[in-house]
Amino acid sequence: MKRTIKTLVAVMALASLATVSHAADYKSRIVRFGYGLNEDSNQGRAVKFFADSVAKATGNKWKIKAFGSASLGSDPQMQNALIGGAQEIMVGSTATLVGIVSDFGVYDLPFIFANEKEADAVLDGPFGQKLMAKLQENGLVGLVYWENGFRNLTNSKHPITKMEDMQGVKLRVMQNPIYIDMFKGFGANPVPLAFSELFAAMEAKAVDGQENPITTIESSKFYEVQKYLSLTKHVYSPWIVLASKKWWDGLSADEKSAVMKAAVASRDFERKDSREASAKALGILKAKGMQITEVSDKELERMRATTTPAVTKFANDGHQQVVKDLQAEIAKIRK
Ligand code: KDG
Repeated sequence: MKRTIKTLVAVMALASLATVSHAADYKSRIVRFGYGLNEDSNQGRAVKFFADSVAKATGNKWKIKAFGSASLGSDPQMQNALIGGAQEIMVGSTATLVGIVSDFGVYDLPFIFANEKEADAVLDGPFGQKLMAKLQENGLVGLVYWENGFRNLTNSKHPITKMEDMQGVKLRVMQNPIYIDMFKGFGANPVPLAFSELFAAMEAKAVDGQENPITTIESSKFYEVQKYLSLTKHVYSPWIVLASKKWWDGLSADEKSAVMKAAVASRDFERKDSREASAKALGILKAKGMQITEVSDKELERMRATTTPAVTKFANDGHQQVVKDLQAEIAKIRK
C-alpha cells in the first residue's frame, strides 16, 4: 500500500512539473510589415491575419503595423530596408529577389508548375526551404511562401489569342531578366517596372499591358484601364514573407516560435483565401467589362516552345543545378 501511494505522489509531482509552463519571453514590440497590394486584396487580408495571430500569441505585447500599397516602398526597396534593419517584415514577389539570390529566378521559369498542389509541395518541401535558407547570408530570413498565383496577360489594344498578337505590345514585366527574355521571345516589347508604378503607367498608356494573377487584376482594379484579358497561366508566381535577419537574431526563442506559428497559419489562410478569390475573379472581371480570351492549349504549347531559349539562358548562367533540382522535385511529386 505504502509503495502505491509513494508512486502516485511521484507521478503527480512529475505531472505538475510538466504542466508548469515557463513564463513566455515576449518583449513589447512594434513591428512594421510592408506589402505592395492594397488592403482589400489576398495579400492585405493575409497580412492582417498574421498580425492578429501574432498579437494573440504574444498577449498583445506585439503590435504589427501593416503598411500596404507599397507605402514603405517597392519590393526591392523593402528588401534593402530589411537588410539594413530599418523595417522588420515584408511580403513580396520571389521574382524581385533575383538581385540578392539569383537562384530564385527558377520560380519564374514559364510553364514549370501544372497546378497549385505541385507548387505548394515544392515550395513547402525540401527544395523551397533550401532555397529560402540561402537568404540568411544576405541579411534576410525567409519565413513562409504565400500564393501570388498563375499569371495571365491583360492589355488595352486588342484581344491576344495567339503569340503573334503580342507583336510590339508594350508589356510591363517585373524587374527580372527571365520575364524580359520570355516576352521578347513572344514578340512583345517588355518594360520592367515596379508594381507600385503599374496602374499609372497603364492609365497614361505608357505601357499597353501587363501580366499578373486574376486576383491582382481584380483587387488592383486593372479592369479600369485594361480591356482585354488572355488566360495563359504562363508562370506560377509565389510571394515570400521575409524578416530582417538583424531584427530576427534579437528575438527570444519564444518570440521566434510565435512568429513561425503565425507565419505557417497565415500561409494556409492566404492560399485558401487566394484560391477562393481566384474562383470569383473571372466573373467579376467579366462583369466589369473585360473581354476574356481562353488561349487554346495548342497556342500555349507554341508559347511554351518559344520560351526554351529563355530557360536555357537562365540555366547556363550558373543555374543548371537549381533547374535540375526543381525539375527532379516536380517529377517526384507527379509520380
Ligand atoms: O509588392 C507587390 C508584389 O507583391 C509584386 O510581386 C506583385 O506580382 C506582382 C508584380 O507583378 O509586381
